Amino acid sequence: MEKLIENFVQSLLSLDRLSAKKMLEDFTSAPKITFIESVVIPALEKIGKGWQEGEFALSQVYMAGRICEDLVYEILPSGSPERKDQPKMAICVLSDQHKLGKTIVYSLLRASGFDLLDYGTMEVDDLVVNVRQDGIKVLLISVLMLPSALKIRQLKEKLVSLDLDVKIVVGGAPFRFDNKLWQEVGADAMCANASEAVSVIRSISGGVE
Ligand code: B12
Repeated sequence: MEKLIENFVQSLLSLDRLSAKKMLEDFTSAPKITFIESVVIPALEKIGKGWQEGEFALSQVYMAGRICEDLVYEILPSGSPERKDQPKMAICVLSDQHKLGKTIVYSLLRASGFDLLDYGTMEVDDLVVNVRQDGIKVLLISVLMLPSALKIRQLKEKLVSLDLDVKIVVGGAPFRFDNKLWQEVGADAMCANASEAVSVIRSISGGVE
């Protein structure tokens, strides 16, 4: 696996979309989400670390992220036509431009039969308006930067003051770096990766896993 990650990193750094795609196609373990979690994420983390250490340019981090975003769209189908009985849900990135994690979670949930709205990137006030208008009961939030994560506390206070009963599920790097942060910002659950989302949503919405 280390070799595969290293080759994938090299393809991303040289902007070789075709070879990155070929590695994905040749990956035999099912389901394809395994490739995302065991190759794409570690590869992006390596590139991000290389950038922090001055080895790579931010443009390389950016292009690596874009190539991976395109691959993820290809891997994960837009969704099963059969939607599950479920509370009204939406997903967004809060005050942050790191969209890849949200894209993966959204696609995976749709592929698993859930129906949910994709709000894209939002700020707190607009998000409160959307949640209220759409009658959202489960709100999934992705953030990759600590200041964005801390805004969830403010969001929660606004929802409570409007008497809106919304379960908040969070994910992203700040929550992986600090495993108590999700509780501190008032979230109801946290997922370390996209695969956990299905069971967490079922359990917080009272469904059977
Ligand atoms: C790629 C990347 C970028 C790309 C983003 C491209 C894109 N389209 O997304 C670019 C170059 C644009 C970028 C920009 C910046 N970045 Co950046 N970036 C990264 C990097 C290397 C990887 C992020 C990524 O895409 N990972 C892959 C995805 C798939 O993983 P993920 O988001 O964690 O998602 C998975 C899980 O967390 C989970 N998940 C995520 N969200 C959710 C939500 C729910 C509900 C659930 C259930 C699960 C879940 O499921 C996903 C799949 O398993 C990280 C390093 C890191 N360790 O994360 C830094 C990182 C996030 N960036 C960072 C910074 C500082 C920046 C910049 C400020 C840099 C700058 N000086 O300009 C800007 C800010 C942009 C902005 N305003 O938002 C810091 C944040 C530090 C902090 N604590 O706040 C990090 C941590 C790097 C670091 N160590 O310093 N970045």
